[in-house]
This record gives sequence, structure tokens and C-alpha cells, in this order.
Amino acid sequence: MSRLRNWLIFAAAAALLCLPMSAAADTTVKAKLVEQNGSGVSGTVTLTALGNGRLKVVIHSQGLVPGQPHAQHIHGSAHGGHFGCPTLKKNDTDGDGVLTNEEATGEYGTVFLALTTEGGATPQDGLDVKRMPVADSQGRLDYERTFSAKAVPDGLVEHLSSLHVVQHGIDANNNGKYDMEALGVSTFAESLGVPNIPEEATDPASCGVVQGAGMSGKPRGGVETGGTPAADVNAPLAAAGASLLLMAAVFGVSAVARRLSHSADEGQTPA
Ligand SMILES: [Cu+2]
Repeated sequence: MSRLRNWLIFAAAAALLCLPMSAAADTTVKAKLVEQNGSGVSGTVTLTALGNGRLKVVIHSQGLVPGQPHAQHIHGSAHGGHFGCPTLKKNDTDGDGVLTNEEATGEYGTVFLALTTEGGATPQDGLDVKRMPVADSQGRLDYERTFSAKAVPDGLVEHLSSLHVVQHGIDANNNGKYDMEALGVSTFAESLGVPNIPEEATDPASCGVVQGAGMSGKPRGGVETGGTPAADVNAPLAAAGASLLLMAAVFGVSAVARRLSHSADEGQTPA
């Protein structure tokens, strides 16, 4: 009886020790994309921090400029500090009715991870429109990519709940493409060493704040962010249960082994 109790205490302690490990299970946060610059864009973003430091990004959006590439990024920094999407009212400092990146960056932070379709994902890759997703003929864009741990910058997963996702590219003069006539050249792109990019291509089209951004504490699960109930909410407990089972299996096996070796001993005839 006391052996059983000791065993249970040991198993429970072992399960508790396993908890910090299981807390590193998948963490999912969501963001709702809202229009910038009157683009009419809307959508959803799901960021999932997977095991081994990987990051899965899923975006579904509509209302973008059809057939055009849309640069998209996770904005923010390892230090946090930018917790709201910009608004024309607050951030259109030159009052021209168009929110540029320069005006918006103070609000949503700099590029943290460039959401390219392949290859590098650093801020330097942020304007490589050849590797940015293209909206279909209806202006829809569906994006999914899992970034390797190497591609995910330090501090991003730790700040998963204080990030923004921004999609760029608007059609200010409604002619179905990015052109210089509307807003001229992108001084933002120029400042990054990329000349001859229309400002239309770089101005923000949508912005989404990770739900609960700016609040202290851990990223929230799917239920609190208004999505479908996320399995990962219960992951630590499930993992604890699993490790308990595992412990039981290990102990069960050793108990059987002990019994077997005992009976073997008992079965031996004294020499
Ligand atoms: Cu951006």
C-alpha cells in the first residue's frame, strides 16, 4: 500500500517535471486584418509557434488589388512597444489623405519577418515582390508557410502576442495596377535601396493586431481570440496526462520485470 502511494507521488512529481517541456507545445494567436487607406481589404491571420522554434503563418484575405503582388510582413520588434494599427486620422502627418509606410511605421513597428513565398524572410527580403504572394483575379489571397527555426528571428516567438501583420499594396487611382501616376515613387522603397517602385505598391492595405496585443502575459488560445476552439489550449494538461501514462508504462514494465526476475530467482533450485 505504501509502495503504491510512493509510486503515485513519484509519478505525479515526474509528471509535474514534464510540464515545462510540454508548455512549449504549439501556441496559436490570431489577428483580424482591417483595411488601411480605405482599401476595403479584410482577412484573418493565424500564427502558430510550433515545436523546434518553427512558425506557421496562415493568411486568408480579400479585397486586394487583383493580380498584383502584395508585400506582407510581421511587424513589431523583440522589444515590443507597438500595439496599434495606424489610422489616417492619427498618423497621416502630412495630411494628404494617404497613409504611407513612413507615417505608419511609428505605429506598427518595423519589419520583423517578411512573409515571402519562398527563400529568405529577413527585413531585407521585405520588398522582393517576386517572392510575395499575388492576389487572384478576385483580389483574394491565401497564404500558408511554415518558417524554419533558423528563419524566425530571435524574440519573435517570445513576443507572439504583441505583433502586427501588415499587407501592402493599394490601387489609389483604381486603374487595376500599381503605377507612378497615382502617388509617385515609393520613398520608403528608395530608402531601402529599391528604386522605381510605385508608392502604391508599398502603402499599407491592411493591418492586423494579434488579439490581446499589448497586454502582459502569454499568448491566448483560440477560444479567447474568437476562433474555433484550439486543441492547443489543453495541450499542457494533455501532455502531463501523456507523461503520466508514459511513467506508468515504464514503471509497469519494470514491476513486471522485477516480478519475472523474482520468480526466476524463486524458481531456481538451490545449488
Ligand atoms: Cu510591412
